[in-house]
Amino acid sequence: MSVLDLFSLEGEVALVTGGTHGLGMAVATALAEAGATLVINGHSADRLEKALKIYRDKGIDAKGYLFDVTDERQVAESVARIENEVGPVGILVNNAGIIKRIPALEMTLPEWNDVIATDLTAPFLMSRAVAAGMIRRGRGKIVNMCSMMSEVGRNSVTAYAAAKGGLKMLTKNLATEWASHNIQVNGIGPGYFATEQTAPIRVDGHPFNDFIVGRTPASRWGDPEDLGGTAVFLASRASDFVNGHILYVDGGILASLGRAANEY
Ligand code: GCO
Repeated sequence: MSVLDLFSLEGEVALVTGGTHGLGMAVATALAEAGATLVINGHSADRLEKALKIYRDKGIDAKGYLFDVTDERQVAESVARIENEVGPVGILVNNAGIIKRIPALEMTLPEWNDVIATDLTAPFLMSRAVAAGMIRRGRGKIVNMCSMMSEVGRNSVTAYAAAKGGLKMLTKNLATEWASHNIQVNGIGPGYFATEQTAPIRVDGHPFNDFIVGRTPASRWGDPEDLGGTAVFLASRASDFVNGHILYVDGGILASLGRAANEY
């Protein structure tokens, strides 16, 4: 067997939550291109249908399931339905997430709860739902979409950072509990990527846009396709001895203090 065969996902069912757009779609596309049978979840029928057409136009026969990843009963019933209709889920990517850019003093409790429910509780519910089968089969891959905010904070994203920081530790703890069942639980930590979610802070001339490009050693926003290889690695046999690792794909921003205005 060539080392490249380790990266093949042929024969695996990959379930990507929130795979209807953005980084989730980029990750889901890469997993499908590596051979996985792709299942995506959405919470909007319209968005799910539009996404499935995009996948079809790419030659990917993705299956779509509509359910709320924050609802324990819907998660349990939908994962059971997916495993019955498509096949055992060998790869779960907990990608679905929201962000609310509101200063902590102005954020309401319902707004806080929404972010924690989607970005932290849902990955817990989804991981438990697929883990039973993975344990029975003696193998599985769970990849959590963490964030730079799993490591650092910034103004106005307190709930999101708290959730993504928690998701980092959820990743490490589930990795600890399930590694003996040959289930690898890891995370991807995207830096700043050009997506719908960052569009408001990415416009030319926006102070944050200039700040990020200046702070990122690679001097650019990430392209969603920059995540594909990392996702395939963490979803494949190539990472069978990688547990509880958050792999940052961030153009070097977390590694660097940033550059002075004039290099010296
Ligand atoms: C923000 C951004 C970030 C990025 C990403 C960084 O408002 O700071 O949306 O949260 O999207 O999460 O890893």
